[in-house]
Amino acid sequence: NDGYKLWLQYYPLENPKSEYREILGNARVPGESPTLSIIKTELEIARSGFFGPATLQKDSNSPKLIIALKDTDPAINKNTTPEEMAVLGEEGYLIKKFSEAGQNKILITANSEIGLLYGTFKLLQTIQTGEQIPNTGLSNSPKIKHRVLNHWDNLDRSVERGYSGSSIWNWHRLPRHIDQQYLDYARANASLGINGVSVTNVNANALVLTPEYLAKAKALADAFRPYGIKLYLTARFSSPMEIGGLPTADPINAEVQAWWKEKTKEIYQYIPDFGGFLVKADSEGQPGPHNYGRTQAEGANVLADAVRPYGGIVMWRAFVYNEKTPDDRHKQGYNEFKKIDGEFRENVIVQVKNGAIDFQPREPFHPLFGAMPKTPLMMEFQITQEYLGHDTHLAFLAPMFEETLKSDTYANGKGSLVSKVIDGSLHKYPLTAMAGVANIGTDRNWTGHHFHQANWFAFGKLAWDPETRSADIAEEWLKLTFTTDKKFTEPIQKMMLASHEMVVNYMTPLGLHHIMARGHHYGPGPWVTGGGRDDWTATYYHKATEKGVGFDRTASGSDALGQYAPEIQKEWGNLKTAPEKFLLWFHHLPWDHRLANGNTLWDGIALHYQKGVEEAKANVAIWESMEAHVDAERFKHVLSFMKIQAEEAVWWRDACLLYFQQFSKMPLPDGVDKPEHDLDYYLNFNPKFVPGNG
Ligand code: BDP
Repeated sequence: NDGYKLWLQYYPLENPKSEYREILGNARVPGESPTLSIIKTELEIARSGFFGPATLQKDSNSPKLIIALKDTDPAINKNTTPEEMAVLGEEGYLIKKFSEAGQNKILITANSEIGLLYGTFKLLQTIQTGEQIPNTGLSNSPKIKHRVLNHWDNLDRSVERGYSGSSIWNWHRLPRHIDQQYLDYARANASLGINGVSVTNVNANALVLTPEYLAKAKALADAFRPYGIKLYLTARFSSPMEIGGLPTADPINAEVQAWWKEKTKEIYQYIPDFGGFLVKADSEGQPGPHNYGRTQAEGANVLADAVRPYGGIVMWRAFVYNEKTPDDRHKQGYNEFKKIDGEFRENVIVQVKNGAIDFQPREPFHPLFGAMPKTPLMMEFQITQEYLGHDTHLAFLAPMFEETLKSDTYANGKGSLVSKVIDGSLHKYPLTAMAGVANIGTDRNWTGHHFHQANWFAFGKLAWDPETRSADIAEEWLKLTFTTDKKFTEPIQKMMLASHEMVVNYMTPLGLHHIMARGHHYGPGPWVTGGGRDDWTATYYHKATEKGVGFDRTASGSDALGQYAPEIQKEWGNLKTAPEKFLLWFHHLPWDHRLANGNTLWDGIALHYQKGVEEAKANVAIWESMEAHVDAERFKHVLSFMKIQAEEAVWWRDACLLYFQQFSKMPLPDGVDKPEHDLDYYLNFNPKFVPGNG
C-alpha cells in the first residue's frame, strides 16, 4: 500500500456480513450527469473494496439505497419533509433510514447533485468506520461557504514551500492531457467537502492570465466541476503592465480598470463558473496598490468590480508587511487593514493568516480577527509544514488549527470565538471562506509523510465545520486510512494529538518564534542575523542578551498586544495570568524569571526542549510496536521518517540550547541531555539541498 488511496481505502469491512452489502449492491441513483456518474462509480469502488469484487444479484424493483434529488424518486418525497430539505441549503445532505414493503432502506438526498455526492461520501465513511446512521437521520451542511485549497505551485512545476515532489499540475501537457491524478485529487477533495482550488502561487506569474494558460486552466476547471470544485487564479497586480502593455497598474486609472474588466470577461468565456482571484499584494516584493499610493481596498475593489457581474469573489490577503516600516512586523497587517474596514466591495473577503507573523509552529491568533466587523475575513492556514519540519516531521495540525479557531477575540464580549468570526455568525458576514496552503505534490502518497495526509483531511473537515474536534478528526482519519482496530487507533490517535505540542517543544517552546534556518526554514537557526532584512532574522524575534530573552509586545515594548481586546491585553499582559505558551511572544524576561511551576525561565526552556526530544524518541517505539497493524510499505515509510524526526529533534534542542546558553550562562538542568557537539558545529551545519524554496 503506497498510500495513494488516502482516506478512501475502502478496505474489507471487519464485519463482512454487514447489512451494507445488500444496501450498496442495490443502489438506485436516478438520472445521468457527470456528478451522478461519479456517485455510481464511488459506490462500486467502495462496495468491491468492502466486500470483494463479486456482484450481487440486483433487484431493480426494490433498491435498498436511493440517492436522489427531490422529485426524482418517489421515496424521497415520501420520506422527507420540506423543513428537512430547507435546512440543507445548497450543499448539505440528508441520510435517512426508512422502511418500505417491510425492507430496511437508506436514502440520501440534497438540494444539489454535489450535496448528493457529499452525502454518498459520508455514508461510505460511516460504513468504513463502523459507525451507525442514527434513527433520526444524519443531516449536515457546511458552515463555511468557500473551502479552498491554495496551491503555491509555479508554472514550471516547482512548488514554493512544497515538500512532496513537484506540482501535480503539468502545464506543458495541459490542456490536451488530463491526468488521472487531477481526477483523483478532485475526488479526494470532494470527499472532504473542499469546493475551491487556487492552482497557482500567490507569488504570482501574470502568464497564467494569458490565453494560452487560460485554455489550460479551463481544462482543469472542467475536470474539477463535476466534483463541485471551482477554480481560482492568483492575480499579479502588475498584470495590466506585464501582459496588457499598459504603462501603469494604478487601480484608480480608468484604463487599468477597463483592462481588468476585459481580462475577467475573457476568463469567464473560458471558465463560466470561475471562482475569482486570490491576491498577494505589497508583500515580500509583490507589486500592489502601495506602488501608487493607494490602499489595499482600492486595489482589491478593481478586481472585485471586474468579477462581480459573474458572481466571482476576490480573496485579498492581509499578509502585508515591509522591512521599511519601523514598526514590529506583528503590527503591520492590522495597521494596514483595520483603518479601511468597510471600504471593500461586498464580494471581497480579506484572507488572514492564523497568526500575525508567519505560520510559526505556534502563534496567538491574528488580532485582525474580531477587529473588522464590516469586512468579511477568512482564515488562511498553512497545511504544508514550512515551519514544522517539512515532510519528515510528524505534526498533526488539527490541534493547532483548533487552538486558533477556539480563541476568544472578545469582539462582541466573551465567546466571540475566531470560528464565529469566520463562519460569519459574529459580524453577520454573508461571505465566508477558509483557505489552506496545500501540502500536495507528485509523491505517490501525495504528502510526503503518510501522516500528513491527515492534515489535508483535517483542513477539509474544519473548513466544513470549524467546530469539529481534533480528536474526532484524528480518529476518523485513522479508521478510514488504516484500520478500526482500537489496538492501533487509540495509541496512534493519542500520538497524533500530542504531536504538534511535541514539535513546539523541540522547536519553539514558551512563545519563542522565527528561530529557524534562513531561506529554506528547515532546522534550527536562532543565530540568524543581519542580511538586509531584520524582520527575516531570528535575533529580531528572540532578542536574547545576557539580560534575558523574548519580544516585549506589551505597552512598554512594541505594544502589539494593544491590538487585541482589553480582556486579552489584561490577561496576556500580566505575567501572573499570561499563558506560558505565549510567554516570550509578548514578554522579554530575565533568564531567572520564575515560571508557574517554580522553575527558572532558563530551566523551563531547556526542559521543554528535552520533553519534545523524549516524545519524538518514544514515538519511534510506539510506531514500532504497531507493525502487526499496518501494511509493510506504509509501516516502513513512517518508521524511517519518525527516526529522522527523533534525530532532528535532538538537533533542534542542542543547537538552540547551546546558542541561548551563551547568554543565560546557566547550566543545563538535571534531566536535560548534554549536547554531543559544540555550538560551532551547529553554526556550520547547514543542509544544502532542502526543497521547497520555490
Ligand atoms: C512565507 C513563505 C513564503 C510565502 C509567504 C506568503 O516563506 O514563501 O510566499 O509566506 O504567505 O511564510 O506569501
